[in-house]
Amino acid sequence: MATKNLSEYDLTSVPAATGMKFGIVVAEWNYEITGALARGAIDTLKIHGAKDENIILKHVPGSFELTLGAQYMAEFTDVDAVIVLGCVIQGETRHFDFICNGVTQGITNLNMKYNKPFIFGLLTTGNQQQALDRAGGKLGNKGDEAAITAIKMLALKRELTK
Ligand code: DLZ
Repeated sequence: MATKNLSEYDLTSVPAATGMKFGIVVAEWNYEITGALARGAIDTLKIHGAKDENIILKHVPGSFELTLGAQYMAEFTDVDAVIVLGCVIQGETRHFDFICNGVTQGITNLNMKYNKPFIFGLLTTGNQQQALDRAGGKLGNKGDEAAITAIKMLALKRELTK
């Protein structure tokens, strides 16, 4: 079980997000959680210098749709990186496994296909409390972490391609 606060990071170690464009795709399932993840991600991008006009936020019905939503972002907008945010809570059936595996594989494939960062912000928890703990609760906000990861990956790309 995770014990550290996911949002505790050294602010000075994060590159500036100036000039970077981000797409954020958010699943509507478990919106109490995913909406909080999205707020965390947006606030964090802005803290590090991203402009409102350089953040495109779109919603999809459920986590299974995150992959195609992310592909639409890459295909039809000029974003540099895409963050997907969802929350799958384990139930009594194997639906959980199918969704998690589908999204994991889908997002991995998009990273390779577009040569852009697609950041995996999918909470996969055993119950709602574990999700709340990671969406602005006692373990921080996984949306913040996804935003930092996007900035760092774009900074790495800039560094290697300049
Ligand atoms: C159907 C379903 C179930 C049972 N559970 C979740 C969940 O915990 N989190 C989530 O984001 N989505 C869930 N969904 C919806 C699927 O992701 C998807 O939207 C539908 O299967 C339609 O493709």
